[in-house]
Amino acid sequence: MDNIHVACALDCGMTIPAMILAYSAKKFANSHRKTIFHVLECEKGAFPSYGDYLLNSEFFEIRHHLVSLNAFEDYDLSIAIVPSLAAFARLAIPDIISEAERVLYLDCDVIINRPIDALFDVDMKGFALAACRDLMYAYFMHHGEGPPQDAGKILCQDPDSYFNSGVMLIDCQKWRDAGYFASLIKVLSAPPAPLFMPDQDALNIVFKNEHLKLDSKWNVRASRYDLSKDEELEKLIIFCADDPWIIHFMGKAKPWIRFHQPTEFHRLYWALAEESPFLSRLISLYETGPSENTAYALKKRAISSDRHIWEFLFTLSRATEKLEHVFRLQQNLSIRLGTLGKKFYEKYLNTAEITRS
Ligand SMILES: [Mn+2]
Repeated sequence: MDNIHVACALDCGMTIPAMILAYSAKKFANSHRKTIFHVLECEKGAFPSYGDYLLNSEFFEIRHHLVSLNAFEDYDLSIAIVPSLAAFARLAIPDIISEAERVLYLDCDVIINRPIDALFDVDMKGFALAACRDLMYAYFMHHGEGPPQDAGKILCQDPDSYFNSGVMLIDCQKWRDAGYFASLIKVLSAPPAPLFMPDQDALNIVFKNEHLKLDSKWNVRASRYDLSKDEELEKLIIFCADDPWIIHFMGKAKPWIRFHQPTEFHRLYWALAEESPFLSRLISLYETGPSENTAYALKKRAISSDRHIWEFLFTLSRATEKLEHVFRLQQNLSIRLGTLGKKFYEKYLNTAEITRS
């Protein structure tokens, strides 16, 4: 049987969550079929080798790829909730992991909750990409809520086709043959509207009618909202949450960030961590990350008083490291806003104070 190829991409801010993800992949791995877990390190040492020593076995192998994202630094990323350029590494997977025919890409904020053979072997029906509908997004777009985004309006004339890019099955050969990387770069360089979630929006523009929809249980959002306006969607979301195959701690629901609102899956995450070799590291990540009080103090001192930026910042992996990191990140973010993003941001979120540093 062919090897199973899984990949995640990270910088040093996501080391521990990536290791817990890798542990979940190993826990549910098929012992008769080798799983190769590719770590796309966008910063040297993002996945330290102690992870390999603790996880590698006869049927499970961590494989490292050092990825340079310089190519993305020059793009005008509009207002992005892109916490780290590592988000873009997924676009280049078929070029980075040239040895694999198929790769299952996973965000670092997910955990696997059942064997993934069935997902990995899915009939992709000739498509280069398979992904799950973004149910939350569909709800927002149907009911006129959620982030105000031009891109959303353009993309979501059919909200049900919009997919989440946190779990993606990729046919590498097809992706390369069709030149999808170039198409994605083209969209990012000259987006039809400011992109709010640039990697995911660009993917949705390029693959709008050219992807396979996966069973929604393969990418279940951990946090829940009041969905009472849409009974059908609510039913589907409850059905998926009842038996999630992959759990995605999207947005403000990271179990390693102390003051994030806990979800019904936080206990499962910590129980998984407890059986892994990484519990003590997760605890120290949790303890050294910002508490509600420090977050509040920082927020008051911040250049930008905008709530959204801060919500995003603390959602980010890096906010769980030293607090100075948060400031550095905020500086990076304002550099990356660019003119287009600045306009977008001012228009919609009413912040005139974001400056280029
Ligand atoms: Mn995610």
